[in-house]
Amino acid sequence: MTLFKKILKWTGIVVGSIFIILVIVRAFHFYNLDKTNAQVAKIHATDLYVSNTINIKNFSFNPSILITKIGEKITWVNNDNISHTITSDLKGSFDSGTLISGQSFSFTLTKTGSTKYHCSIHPTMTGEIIVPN
Ligand SMILES: [Cu+2]
Repeated sequence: MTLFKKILKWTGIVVGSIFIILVIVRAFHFYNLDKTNAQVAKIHATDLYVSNTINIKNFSFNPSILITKIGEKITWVNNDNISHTITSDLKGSFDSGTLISGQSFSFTLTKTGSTKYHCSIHPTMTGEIIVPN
């Protein structure tokens, strides 16, 4: 075998291997995408328009992600024995101020998209409201 043929043979093997790897990676990507889409569909099916009430309990917002419609009134109820706030991550948007145990706060979103919020007393407490287009 001439050197040229050897080079040609090995180039073929390398290129072929890369191609096979790319096909596998791509197939795996689409498989994962399908799984993600299925999970999103599940979130929509369980959370969409079911309730616009967010229960604050054990230092968390439940549900932590609420998918709702534009113009719906969202109400947070503090069912913890400690004070919390519902504060939009976007400065100048909503802020409940200190909500003592048993108190509630309502807000109506008038724009589509994602709105993230947190408790200003306990910054690890976070939540999100999604209004699909
Ligand atoms: Cu809090």
